[in-house]
Amino acid sequence: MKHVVIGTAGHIDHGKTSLVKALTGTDTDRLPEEKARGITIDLGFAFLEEPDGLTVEIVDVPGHERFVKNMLAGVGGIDLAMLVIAADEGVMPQTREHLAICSLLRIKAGLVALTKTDLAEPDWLELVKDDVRGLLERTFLADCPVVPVSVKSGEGLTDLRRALTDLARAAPARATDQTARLPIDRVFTVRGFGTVVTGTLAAGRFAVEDRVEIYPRGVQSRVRGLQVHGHAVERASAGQRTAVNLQGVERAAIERGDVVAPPGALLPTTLADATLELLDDAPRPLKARDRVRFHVGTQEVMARVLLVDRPALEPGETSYGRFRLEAPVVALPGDRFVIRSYSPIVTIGGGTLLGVAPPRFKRKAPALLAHLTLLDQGTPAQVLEEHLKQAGPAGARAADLRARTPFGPEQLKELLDEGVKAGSVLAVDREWYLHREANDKLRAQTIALLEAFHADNPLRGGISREELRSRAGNAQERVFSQLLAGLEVEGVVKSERDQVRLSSHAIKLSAEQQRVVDGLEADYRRSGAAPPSPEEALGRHGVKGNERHELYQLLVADRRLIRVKEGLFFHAEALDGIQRAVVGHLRQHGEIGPSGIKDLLGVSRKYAIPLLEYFDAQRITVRQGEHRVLRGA
Ligand SMILES: Nc1nc2c(ncn2[C@@H]2O[C@H](COP(=O)(O)OP(=O)(O)O)[C@@H](O)[C@H]2O)c(=O)[nH]1
Ligand SMILES: [Mg+2]
Repeated sequence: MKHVVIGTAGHIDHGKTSLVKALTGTDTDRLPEEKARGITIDLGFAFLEEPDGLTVEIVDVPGHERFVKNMLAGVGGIDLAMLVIAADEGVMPQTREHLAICSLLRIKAGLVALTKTDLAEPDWLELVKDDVRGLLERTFLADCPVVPVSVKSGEGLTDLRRALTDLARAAPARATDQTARLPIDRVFTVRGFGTVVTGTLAAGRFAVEDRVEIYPRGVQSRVRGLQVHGHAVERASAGQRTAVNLQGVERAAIERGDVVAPPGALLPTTLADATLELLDDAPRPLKARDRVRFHVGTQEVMARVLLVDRPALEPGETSYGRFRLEAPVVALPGDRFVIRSYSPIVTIGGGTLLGVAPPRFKRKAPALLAHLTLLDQGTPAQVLEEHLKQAGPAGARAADLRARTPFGPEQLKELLDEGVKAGSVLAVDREWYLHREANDKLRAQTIALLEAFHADNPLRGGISREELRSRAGNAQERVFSQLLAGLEVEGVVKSERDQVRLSSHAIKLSAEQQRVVDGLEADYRRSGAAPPSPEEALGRHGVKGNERHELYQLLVADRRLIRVKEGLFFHAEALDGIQRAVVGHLRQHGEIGPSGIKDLLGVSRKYAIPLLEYFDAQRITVRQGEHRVLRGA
């Protein structure tokens, strides 16, 4: 079933609210202040039901220039516009402004209700019609029906209703493959239910029990109930005016402008890139750093505009802009927005969002212009590639890409799969993607780092994996693991324990170095449980140095010498023998003390104590008072 929303538009007192009431029976001016003053201040809602089941929602907006802000919150979600023009007054300022707003928001179709015909002479009516046709020229309403109507006499109401439902039937259905989003236009509490928000479901579906997040606040909640046309429903879908009862959320924690969507689906941002067009009748050029009111969805946020390629945008011109927002906005690339000047408060332009939470560029840098041009004019595949390129060696989560691109989840998945097939995109895993160029760069950098390390440390077997990762620009963990695994499969690198080396790397010792290494090893093997200090051992072979000496370290890295404590190393085989003796003793006697081990191994305390502590640390023994017992015995 298709859901269509019609929004009213037009100057104050031209008869919008009266028409909605005549068509639907609903008086949308529900606030006491609205009743008292006889004007619409905030949005009103009504619906038309056709016998064949077609339901058309109507959002009635205020016409007063002071409430254009509320009007904007209402028309964000509409499919069709009903521009209401009073036949006696004709085209007025908010007639033009509302038409401009609907055009900027890319409303696809609509009609004009030329109302209050009972107040206009036939000749005058013809003049006003000509005027209206002139106004509509080159707008989305250029060829739309202009329906004369009067609420007083009832003239034209049947025609108007038919024209509206014809348009509704012809309106294209909304895409379902989009992240579910409900920009909130009202928040209130219902006794016994708690907080309820309403809005036009911009895309996707919500069902009762769905987990949701309220952006940009990061409030987590659950859909406790849903209503459409005042009836409880199990699910609501794109295009429906929807009331959502949110579980466990304070009324005060939410306001108009916030967005309900699945958790983690959207990226609130205070920086947004966009195409930017200034209306032909904007009162003056838009200069860089001008402060404007930025309207997207049901939100209004103050912003400063940064122009990318010129000092000022003249009326009628289109370019690119970067908005620095004074509060976070929540929107997706592809969304249309409207800007109004700070003072006087008039609509001056708008555009299409290209990027949220965009990469930093130097302002006005040609790179930023190239980036925005690509996002604006590139194919979907190019747009995706650009986002991945900007993500660099860290790559990007699929969820992050969903929040940064105009594609629905399914199209995004297809584009990623195609990219992987074409080789431009690398799937790190099912949720993480990387641009091929970023991967190649990281790969080259990693190999160069290994080469440099081997050149600087010819006697070291390899570099620690963590050290290498941190030198490689602190590479993203998943990306780096995948890269090393790939290099290992290719045979380019070898990883042993936490050490990485190039496969081509081999330690080459001179005859003299080999003599020292062999001598050291023989000494340690021979000295068994009473090994020399590193200095002493090296000294015996005519080398000055301590355990950090590269030849000594060679034996340590090879695990031929085992460090028991600072400055105390045993030959691996000797240590094995000692361990066997200690374990054998413990099996037989149950426990061993410092003097016991001295006797067992025939060594002094200097060796006995560190050995016992070493076996504790190795989780072979455990201390019990002065003695050790086998762990787990
Ligand atoms: N004579 C006449 N008056 C109308 C007609 N439609 C509305 N009005 C009057 O115009 C005034 C403004 O109407 P309203 O619907 O509140 O205008 P809105 O501000 O555009 O919503 C009210 O006093 C209405 O009674 C009409 O068709 N004929
Ligand atoms: Mg009204």
